[in-house]
Amino acid sequence: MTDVSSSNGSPENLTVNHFQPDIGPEASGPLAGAGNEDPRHVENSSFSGVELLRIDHVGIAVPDLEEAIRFYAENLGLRCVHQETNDEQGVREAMLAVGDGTGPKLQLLAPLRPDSAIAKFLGRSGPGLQQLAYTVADVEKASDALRAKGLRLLYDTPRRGTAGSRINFVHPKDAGGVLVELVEPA
Ligand code: V0V
Repeated sequence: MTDVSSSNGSPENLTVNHFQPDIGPEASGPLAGAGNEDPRHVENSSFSGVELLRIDHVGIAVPDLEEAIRFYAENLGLRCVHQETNDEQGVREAMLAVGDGTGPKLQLLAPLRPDSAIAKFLGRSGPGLQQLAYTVADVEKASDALRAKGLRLLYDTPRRGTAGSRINFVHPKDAGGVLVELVEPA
């Protein structure tokens, strides 16, 4: 299978869009009503294998990490609980705790290099929400289950994420315009 990440693939050739915003009773595909009268009803069994456990973090692209950490501390009272550099991903990042810190975190992502995913995002969209990450127990199993549904995963095999986690991503064009990250904690 081809790796479709920006560093190794050809994103400009990625034209398939599996996202199906119409989930009315007559809709087909993975978000369809599956014969149930209530279009919001989706059989849990159709998601066996993906098994998202919770929202892990929300990633925000920022041009300057220190400035952003200061902004969130001074204005929203969020505290930085972790920082690291991920050279492979081309980012410096900070994890911010919300409230008692047991829930989803805010991840600030600053670019290390001009050709990184975050630098490209900032150049195209400016600072803002870049990704939504879900915790999974087994990133390979979740990735395989999503591939089986026809969604494109960016990496053939998981890569290293925050704090030794293992990560993969669903291409935003297959996920309703949202870059979805899968995180298997260390
Ligand atoms: C691009 N697009 C996005 C997007 N990035 N849409 C929503 N959210 C995003 N973050 C859209 C873009 O506007 C285009 O839409 C289309 O996708 C194709 O764009 P592209 O030119 O191929 O974009 P690239 O070259 O910037 O690549 C996009 C991908 C790249 C998603 C392939 O950003 C990538 O490889 N991301 C995964 C790695 C990553 O994000 N690392 C940084 C975080 P139109 O114009 O065609 O409509 S590292 C991390 O999260 C860690 C370490 C962790 O959590 O542990």
